[in-house]
Amino acid sequence: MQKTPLYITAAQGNLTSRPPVWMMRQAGRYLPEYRELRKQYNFKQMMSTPDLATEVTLQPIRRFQMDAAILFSDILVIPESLGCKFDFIESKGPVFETPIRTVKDIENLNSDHSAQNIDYVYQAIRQLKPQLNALNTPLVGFAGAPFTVASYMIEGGSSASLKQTKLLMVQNPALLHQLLQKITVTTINYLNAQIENGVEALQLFDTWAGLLAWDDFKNLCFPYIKTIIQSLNNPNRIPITVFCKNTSAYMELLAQTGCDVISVDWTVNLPQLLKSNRSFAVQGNLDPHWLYAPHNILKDKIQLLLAETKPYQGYIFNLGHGLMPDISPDAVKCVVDTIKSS
Ligand code: 1CP
Repeated sequence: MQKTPLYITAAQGNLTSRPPVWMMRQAGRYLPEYRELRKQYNFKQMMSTPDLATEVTLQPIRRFQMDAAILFSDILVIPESLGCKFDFIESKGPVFETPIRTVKDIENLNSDHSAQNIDYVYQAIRQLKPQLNALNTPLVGFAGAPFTVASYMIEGGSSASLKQTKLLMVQNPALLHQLLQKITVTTINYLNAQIENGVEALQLFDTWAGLLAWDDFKNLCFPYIKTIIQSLNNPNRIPITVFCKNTSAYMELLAQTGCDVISVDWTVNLPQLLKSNRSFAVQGNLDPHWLYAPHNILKDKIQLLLAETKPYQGYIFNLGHGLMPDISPDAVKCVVDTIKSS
């Protein structure tokens, strides 16, 4: 029998001899082998073709041997499965054909069987399993949390201020809740299918929740995340992580969602949090800009972090947010190797 992977041991809140290490956005544009494939296929083709999604998920594992693999996909598969068409425009990001703003727009979204439309993701999971099992590396599945997903649908793409989403929040909150409810139903079915097909952990990304006031977070994010976690059919109790930006503000609420791990951004005092009496494991939280530092400085930074976070109890090394596309793969290697040789 294989040993329990370090990532799982830490996610369950237990002591590990060193922190397991993986990085958000570890599969993607900073890797030359990813960019090489991208010359032949656009992002949506890569995401929706199981062979390509499998290959890209494995690329960082082959190169750096991280302690967990994250499925190569995107949080925007949910809007698409609900019938909201979008495209990724180079240098602009996702652009939706028709933003969701009215009762009619929301009524037109069909959440009943939408998770069945995402079969290519389930197939990629089935293809990845034997390859990752051979390496004893767990596969992390994921979805966007309802508020962040809704914000892309309402804004029609990326937005720095979430103006349209906040307008809906103050002018027609019932409509916003109706949208969040539909996304929640689909997300539960989607994550249940990921579990059935073999993921060993799940992460919910509520990236843009960090732009909300505390009580708006309590009202628009907290109940939907909690409902998702509590509604999952999770017989083996695979660990569930929740990530959002501006984590310090909402920590208390995140802890009450029933998640196993909170993925914290760089605003959190990590050593202090790890020493506190907590009911959850912690993942995070290096500011990815440190990966632009000269490697001797980066190495010192990681060694200091390792000294400050000892003993490693329920702690998974990660970044405070995703790797940027212009970060050097050598910097990623420096981080992984420093942690693995500690
Ligand atoms: O090749 C390309 O041009 C595509 C770039 C890219 C990649 C590599 C996008 C478009 N998505 C992804 C993969 C992705 N996205 C993964 C799997 C790979 C990994 O993490 O290693 C995951 C987990 C996501 C999740 C995701 N997509 C989030 C939540 C996490 C986060 O980074 O905050 C969000 C907000 C998105 C939306 C998205 N996808 C892609 C773009 C350009 C955007 C918009 C980002 C923005 O609004 O700023």
